[in-house]
Amino acid sequence: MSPKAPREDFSDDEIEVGPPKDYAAGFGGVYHSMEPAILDMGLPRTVRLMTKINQKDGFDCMSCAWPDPSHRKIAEFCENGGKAVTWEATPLKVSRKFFKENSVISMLDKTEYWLGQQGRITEPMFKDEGSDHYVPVSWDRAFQIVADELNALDHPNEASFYTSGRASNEAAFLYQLFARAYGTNNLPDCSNMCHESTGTAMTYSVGIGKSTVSYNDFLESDLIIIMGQNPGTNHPRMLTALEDAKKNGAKIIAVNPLPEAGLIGYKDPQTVRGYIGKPLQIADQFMQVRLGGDMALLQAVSKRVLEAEAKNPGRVLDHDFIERYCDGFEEFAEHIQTIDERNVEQATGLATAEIDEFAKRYLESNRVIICWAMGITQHRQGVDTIKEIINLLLLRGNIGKPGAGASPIRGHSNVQGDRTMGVWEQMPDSFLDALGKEFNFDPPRDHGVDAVHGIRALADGKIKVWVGLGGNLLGAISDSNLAEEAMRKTTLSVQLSTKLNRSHVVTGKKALILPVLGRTEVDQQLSGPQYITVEDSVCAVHASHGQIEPIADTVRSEVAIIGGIAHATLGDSLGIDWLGMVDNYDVIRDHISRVVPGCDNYNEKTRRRDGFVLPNPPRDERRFETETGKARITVNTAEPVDCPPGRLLLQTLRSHDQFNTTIYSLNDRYRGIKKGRYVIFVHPDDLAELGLSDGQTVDIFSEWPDQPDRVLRGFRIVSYPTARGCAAAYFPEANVLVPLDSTAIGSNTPVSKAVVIRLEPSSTPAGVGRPVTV
Ligand SMILES: Nc1nc2c(c(=O)[nH]1)N[C@H]1C(S)=C(S)[C@@H](COP(=O)(O)OP(=O)(O)OC[C@H]3O[C@@H](n4cnc5c(=O)[nH]c(N)nc54)[C@H](O)[C@@H]3O)O[C@H]1N2
Ligand SMILES: Nc1nc2c(c(=O)[nH]1)N[C@H]1C(S)=C(S)[C@@H](COP(=O)(O)OP(=O)(O)OC[C@H]3O[C@@H](n4cnc5c(=O)[nH]c(N)nc54)[C@H](O)[C@@H]3O)O[C@H]1N2
Ligand code: SF4
Ligand SMILES: [Mo]
Repeated sequence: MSPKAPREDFSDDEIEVGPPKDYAAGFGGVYHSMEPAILDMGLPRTVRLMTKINQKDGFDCMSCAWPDPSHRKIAEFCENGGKAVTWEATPLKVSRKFFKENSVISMLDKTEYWLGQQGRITEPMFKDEGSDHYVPVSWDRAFQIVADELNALDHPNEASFYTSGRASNEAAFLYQLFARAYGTNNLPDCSNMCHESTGTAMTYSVGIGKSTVSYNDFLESDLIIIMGQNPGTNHPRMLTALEDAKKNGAKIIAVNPLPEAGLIGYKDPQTVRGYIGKPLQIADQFMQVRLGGDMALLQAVSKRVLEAEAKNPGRVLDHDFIERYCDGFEEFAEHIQTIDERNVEQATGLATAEIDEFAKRYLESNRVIICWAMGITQHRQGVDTIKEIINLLLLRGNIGKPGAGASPIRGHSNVQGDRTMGVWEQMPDSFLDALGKEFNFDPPRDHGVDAVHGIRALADGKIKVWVGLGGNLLGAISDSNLAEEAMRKTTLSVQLSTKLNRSHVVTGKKALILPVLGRTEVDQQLSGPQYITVEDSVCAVHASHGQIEPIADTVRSEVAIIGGIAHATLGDSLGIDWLGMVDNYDVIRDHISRVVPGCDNYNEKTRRRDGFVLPNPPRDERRFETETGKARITVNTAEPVDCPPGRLLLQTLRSHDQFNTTIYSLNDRYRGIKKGRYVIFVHPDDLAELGLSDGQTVDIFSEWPDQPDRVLRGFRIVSYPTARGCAAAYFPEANVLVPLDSTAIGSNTPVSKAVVIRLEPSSTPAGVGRPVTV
């Protein structure tokens, strides 16, 4: 079978717009996922991978962090898992000829879509200072280049080590060990742009920044509230769990400015009924909240809960739980009384009756789970909004009992594991103590930079070497133009990657691309084939075994590359046997056993077919390891974003055919979009008010109190049933609209979900090439 030639970049074709869908998956889902796979990979490879994905002896889907049920079906994956596997396991390679023909400057005009379509990178490539081309280098030379640059720095804090959440636990552990042994806590990660608000809020309120539910809790719940999350696209198999929950009697409330297909209905492609029957209704109540209105909504619901208690003293709140386990109830109760319903209505755009119904459902349910994702975390008040989620749960003891809990739904497949392994710029001293003791050195204690501060430090010339373990920071971070200028100032930028992206074409003076093995591929080291381990959204840890031959024998595993860099940089100065860990990952896992809390006997536990579940004090024993030793009910003040007349609030989100900055196709099936990404979704009544119309091409200006407007030109308006006053466009194209310092209070996560914009008729044609931003 000969791999297909690289696909064309954006065509000049008109974007096609059809009606949005009101249910997710079904036969269409599976068909759409399998067609490109079979075309690209051939049938035997496809069958091999698709029967091993998410199986107990197989490999973990590298797409999202949704957990696996304990009873697996033969095909335990979804459409978007299929796309992720296909994208990685393509036989298409980026050739030496490609790098000769395409200068780095020439690739600046290319979109993420085009870059990703070129295939897998198969050998280390180096761009020297003054050169505009990548040329092949040997692995040894590549490691030496990194080592020389790192060893030439005045201080270890002049280097930064970014991680994206696909890295395995073994790679992540080795990576943070190397960064700290080298001397820095500069370990920013994609989580800084993602669930950092969750970590900050939950650690404060309940003492752990992770979900307090297990997979089976979904099946035992009475009420599941899904806020700011689009599971039909971003966690598709969650819909199967929701279907099962509904069969067991659960009700579902969805809170979202958009009527996302997967929140409205679902057809499970793996059941007969799913093929031929009607879609199952998912949300029993759909609340079309305004962007950023969730905190006001949650407070209004809590207010109703307290009012119900006043009417029925002793019968509504979980008094035993509050007394025994919680702090701060009185202050909270007092504060909630001051909530003004008119402000709530304005902030949420919801009718009082809708909020009454929400509260009634909450009060009628003994076991409640609240899930959330980026629609909550990526707001200026994301942290406080999550604290309000916890407040509402605590009032009726909905944490630490079956069928109930707080459930942030994580993004990247191992983003949570990477954090558990120590990838964080501010790991607690207890972790650093254990690490130092295990490896006999003194880890640095000053906190390092997060993603946003890292870009600022690059811009200020304070960080000179940037290493990326996966990901595409320049594509993913806000303020794209500033970030790119900042990266150009480095002496060396290094990317460990599977495929090309923006972070390979906007580089430091010198740049390296180090090609990694994907999760689908057999990882052969000196002691034999290795497995790696990952942690999902509900703290379950298990092994993942590569299945197919690597794309080329010149690619190396993440562990092997990190070990190689560490060995070249530090040698055996600290007596750490870097290469021994590469030869046999069991050695890394033995270290993990002794350093990472909850991971004792890590080799044995990860060899179990089901893996194991990490301890979680709130979930397991209602133990809250906060500063006060209790769960903290908090007082927060909602400050909804002020949106002046003639303006809209913009959120940036994912299409159905992308994984973050990886663009699989130019379609967004559930929202009715084909062949284009430069669209902006606006409510028809807002269009009428603004004197604009569906199909018109506009420029999007974002407005900031103390700095000039930013602009994105040539976007086609799509009339869409979003909440009034709210608009939506795709990330990463829209990142340019958000200034670097527009971040969530307390977590420093870029505010990607409520940006004040105005629209003006455009003279730029819609949807060709890279977006126009000047
Ligand atoms: N196929 C696929 N899967 C993915 C990803 C992908 O790109 N593609 N990315 C992965 C990653 S890293 C992550 S973090 C997750 C992201 O998963 P999601 O959080 O589902 O991702 P988004 O596309 O950002 O969608 C945000 C949702 O929140 C809603 N929303 C926005 N603002 C608000 C608000 O103010 N209030 C409320 N209530 N809702 C709001 C939006 O309408 C949208 O439905 O998915 C992971 N899985
Ligand atoms: N405006 C706006 N910005 C956002 C968001 C938003 O909603 N709106 N979402 C934010 C969120 S939630 C996140 S998580 C970040 C994502 O930020 P990142 O995690 O940095 O970005 P990704 O696009 O997931 O990274 C994709 C790249 O990872 C590499 N890769 C793929 N598989 C592997 C592998 O197995 N190993 C290695 N080493 N590399 C691999 C490929 O080269 C690919 O191009 O973006 C954030 N940015
Ligand atoms: S739900 Fe997520 S992890 Fe599961 S198969 Fe789909 S994309 Fe992969
Ligand atoms: Mo994410």
